[in-house]
Amino acid sequence: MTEKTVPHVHDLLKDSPKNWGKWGPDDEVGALNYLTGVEVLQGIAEVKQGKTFTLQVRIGDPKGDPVWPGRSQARRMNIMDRGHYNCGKGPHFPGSYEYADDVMFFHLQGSTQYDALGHVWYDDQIWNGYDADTTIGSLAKASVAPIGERGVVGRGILIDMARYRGKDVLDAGETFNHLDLMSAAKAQGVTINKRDILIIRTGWIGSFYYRESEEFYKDFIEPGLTYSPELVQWFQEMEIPNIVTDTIANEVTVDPVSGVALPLHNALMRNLGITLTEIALLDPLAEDCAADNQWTFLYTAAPLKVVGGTGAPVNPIVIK
Ligand code: UVW
Repeated sequence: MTEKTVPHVHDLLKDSPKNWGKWGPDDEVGALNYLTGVEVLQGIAEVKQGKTFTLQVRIGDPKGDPVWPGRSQARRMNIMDRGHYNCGKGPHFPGSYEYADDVMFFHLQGSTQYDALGHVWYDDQIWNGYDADTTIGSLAKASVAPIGERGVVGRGILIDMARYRGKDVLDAGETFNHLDLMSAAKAQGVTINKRDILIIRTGWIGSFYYRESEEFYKDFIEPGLTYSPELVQWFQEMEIPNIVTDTIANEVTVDPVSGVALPLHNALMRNLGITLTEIALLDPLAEDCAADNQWTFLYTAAPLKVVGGTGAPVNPIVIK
C-alpha cells in the first residue's frame, strides 16, 4: 500500500484569503473588530427571558480536565489553610486574621479558553503578518491580553450539530462544514447572521465526563469543522468574529482530504483573524434551547488578560 503524501500547510492554503492589514498594521484582535456597538445591541435584543448560562468546564473536576494530548492536568495546591494555624505556622496578624491561599499550575489552553491570534503560524508569520519570532518566550504580538482588554460581546447563535444528526455526541472524526451549519440552523428555525458569534455543539466535551478516558482519547480524533476553500470563504464573507465549540480544537483533528493537522487553525485564525474558543460545555445551554426553541442570545466573554499569553481561560456567559 502506498502511503499518502501530506502537503505542507502552506501548499494547502496557498490561495486562502487573508484579512491582514484590514484593521491596521498594529491590530491584535482581528475579526473581533466586527463586534461594534451595533452588534452588541443586536445581542442585547435577543435577551427575552432573563435566563443565564455559563459555558466553562470546571477546572479541577474529579474526572480531570479534557486536554489536548501532551498537555497536563491542572494542579491546584493550598499553600495556606487552617492546617497551618493548627500547627502554629500561620502568619500572625493583628486581631487574629487568618486565611487560606492557593496556587495553580495549568496550561492556558487546558480548560475552556480563548486562543490568542498568535497561537499558531506557518511560513514564519502569525496573524496580520507579524514575524513568528515575536512568539519566542512570550507573545509580543497578538497575545490573548488584547482580547481580554476588549472583551467579546454580540449576538450568539447555537448550532446543535449533534441534535441535528440525531445523536447525543458526534463520532470521533465526524466532520461538518458551513453547508451543514446552515442546514442545521434551518432545522432549528433560525438563520446565521453576518457577524454572529457562532457556537457549535458536538456533544464531545460533555462525553468526556461520562466516558472512560481510554475511550475519549482513543486514537485521538475529535469531530469538528472540516477544511475546504468554500468553507473559509463563507467564514470570511459572513464576517464571523468568534467560533466557540465543545471540542478541544474546534476542527476535526486531521483534515480527512489532505491529511494536514488542524488546517483551519491557520486558515481561520492566522489568516482571517477569527478567534477560536475551545472546550466549552454546551450541553445545558443546548438542552434549554431545544426546550424553549430560542437558539440566539447575548453572548459575553472576556479571557484573562495574560500578558504575552497564547490563550487564557474564560467562563463565557450567555443571556437569553
Ligand atoms: C492546539 O494548538 C493543539 O490546539 P488548540 O488550539 O486546541 O489549543
